[in-house]
Amino acid sequence: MIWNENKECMSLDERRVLQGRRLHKIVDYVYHNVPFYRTKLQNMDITPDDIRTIDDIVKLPYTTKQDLRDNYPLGLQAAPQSEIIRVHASSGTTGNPTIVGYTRKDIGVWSECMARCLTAYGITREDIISVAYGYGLFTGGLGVHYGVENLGASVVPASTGGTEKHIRLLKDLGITGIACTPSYALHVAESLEKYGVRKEDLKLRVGAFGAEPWTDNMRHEIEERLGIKAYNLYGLSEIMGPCVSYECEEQNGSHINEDHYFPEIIDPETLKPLPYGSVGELVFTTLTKEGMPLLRYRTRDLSSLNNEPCACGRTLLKMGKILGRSDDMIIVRGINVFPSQVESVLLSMPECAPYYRIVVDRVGNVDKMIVEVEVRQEYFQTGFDTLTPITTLEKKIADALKSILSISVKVQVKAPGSLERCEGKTKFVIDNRKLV
Ligand code: DLL
Repeated sequence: MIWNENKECMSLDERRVLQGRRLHKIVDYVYHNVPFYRTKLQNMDITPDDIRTIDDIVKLPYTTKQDLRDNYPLGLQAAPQSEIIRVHASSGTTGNPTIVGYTRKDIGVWSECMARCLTAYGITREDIISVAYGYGLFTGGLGVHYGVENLGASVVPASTGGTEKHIRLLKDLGITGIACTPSYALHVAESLEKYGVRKEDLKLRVGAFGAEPWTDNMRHEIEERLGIKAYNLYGLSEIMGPCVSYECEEQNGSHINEDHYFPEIIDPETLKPLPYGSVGELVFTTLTKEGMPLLRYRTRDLSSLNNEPCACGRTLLKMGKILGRSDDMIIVRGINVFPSQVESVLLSMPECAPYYRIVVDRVGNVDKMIVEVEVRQEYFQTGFDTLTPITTLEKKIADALKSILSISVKVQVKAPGSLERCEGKTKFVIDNRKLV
């Protein structure tokens, strides 16, 4: 089934014309409403009239996460505050989140694109969908929620936390679809037995999984253990949230809603656009967004684009799995974590030496993050007695990290000199999860 055949199956020529028209309009819009872009374009001697077709996109400047940080909180917002009806935020490297404001039209486009995703997964008005992404500033919960409502299926806003309660809802309400991170889906699968539920007791048949990288092995395991079809859902807050791309029944790449989010692949070193099929950094331009439109936003996600026809009938380009990131961000239980955030917390504590490492593992399909940090010599000798045991310091650091990262982290304080020193680049992050 296809939600919007007109847009999802448009002829390529027609779509390019539509994209070109929209690109001109959005460049004109940011030129007149976002001083940051006006200055950038003026410095490059570009006016909106220079942008006529979608091929002209290569003339435009890139936008980076750093630009968003430098213009915190609302510097890149194009619409007046009175037009903004929703605000979300995603984590940043410095503790400043990225704030994204949406107009009523943006929320409408988001729900439309999300309904396209859900329909491609085979979801209809007859389905009951549990949304177990976090609700709140994270775009996962509310983003999928509005899509389910737009489609006309029933939404159960389960949110995160409380697996026992969730499994009970799945069973008692006869829930047919689940939207959550793939690792949480596996955790649910593993927990069924603990709560005395068999997969045959559930009516689950489909899942919409994303917000973190996952592999085909994970897909097979989720499908097998929950008895469902598991589909990929990709997106990022800066561009919109979940809905940027989605798998169809072919399950071999994710169709990009490119009438709204124009994709490019570039070499992250030379910044030159790469041809279809090459692996590089994904870049998106929002073609219709009013709240915070972005030109050529560098996602840091590594993937590839595929323009071969798809058997499902959609003509939208497909992107491959996310193969990694060109920066050092790690995603732990769906939450974006930058090592620099951890570092700034550690270095703000007089007891901690600047030697640390972050170890990430997947235990029982749940991500675990351990921060190991050396204590300074002077504290090691005098600072710890029966009144201030190491566990007190570990708890203090863990609390500080939780308030910055929004996830619980285990902290291990180490003796001075006990962490390995490297001659070359120090590897601060050891990711033991097998993701590829
Ligand atoms: O994670 C939006 C989302 C919510 C997508 C729910 C899908 C489902 P952010 O918190 O801004 O937004 O994180 C965006 O997460 O740049 C990728 O690195 C990663 N990511 C998102 N979806 C996938 C996926 C949401 N399907 C960052 N596969 C992105 C791999 C993903 N990585």
